[in-house]
Amino acid sequence: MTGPILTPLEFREAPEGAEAAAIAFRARMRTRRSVRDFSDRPVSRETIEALVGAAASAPSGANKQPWRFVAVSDAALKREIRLAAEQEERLFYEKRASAEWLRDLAPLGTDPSKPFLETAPWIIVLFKCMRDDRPDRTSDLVYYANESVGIAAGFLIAAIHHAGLATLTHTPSPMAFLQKVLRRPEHERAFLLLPVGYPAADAKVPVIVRKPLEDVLVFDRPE
Ligand code: IYR
Repeated sequence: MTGPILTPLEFREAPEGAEAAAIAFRARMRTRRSVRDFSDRPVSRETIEALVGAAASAPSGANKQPWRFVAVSDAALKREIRLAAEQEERLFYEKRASAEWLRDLAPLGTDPSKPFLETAPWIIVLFKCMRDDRPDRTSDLVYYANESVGIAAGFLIAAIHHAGLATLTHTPSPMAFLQKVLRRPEHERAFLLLPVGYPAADAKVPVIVRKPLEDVLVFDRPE
């Protein structure tokens, strides 16, 4: 058993103060929208590397980092993914989805057609590792893998927005085909698919309302 090796924390306060920094970040984050209409304008591989580097800095259970990011730009591979995803989506919209689910989705205007899987210059598929596969692992186990990968996904979405790019949290259901198409090992389970690119010049988004703060934030506890 190896104990911790400790180092002094490198910490930097926001020069403008925590409150001003938090308010500015809120303003920036509130301009983020899920985008379904993408331009084919290229995004560099270095950009993708930086975005994934930011996402992979997320905290994780026992620092197991149970994620794999597969970045796809190859046109033939994107087409393969689109065709497989649309096949699942057609079944979803025609058979699998409940009436309530379809009613909940109606305001978003989604349907089985997913052209963004080919138009966007990149697709990042985020996989959850069901076991630790690092050569220097102290055990095979991972902990809080859903939470860990979910946090990494949040970091990735924020990084993409910060870079002035657009994305969409796309979850073709079921997603098992991604493991096959991308030739990932058994212990990697597809978690989320994110097209990354610039929005199309004429991109439209549904009008949505975000819950007011008083509906999402509670201080202390009810009397
Ligand atoms: N996966 C389908 C359906 C869908 C489900 C949810 I929950 C959404 O928020 C949006 C869509 C699709 O991508 O169309």
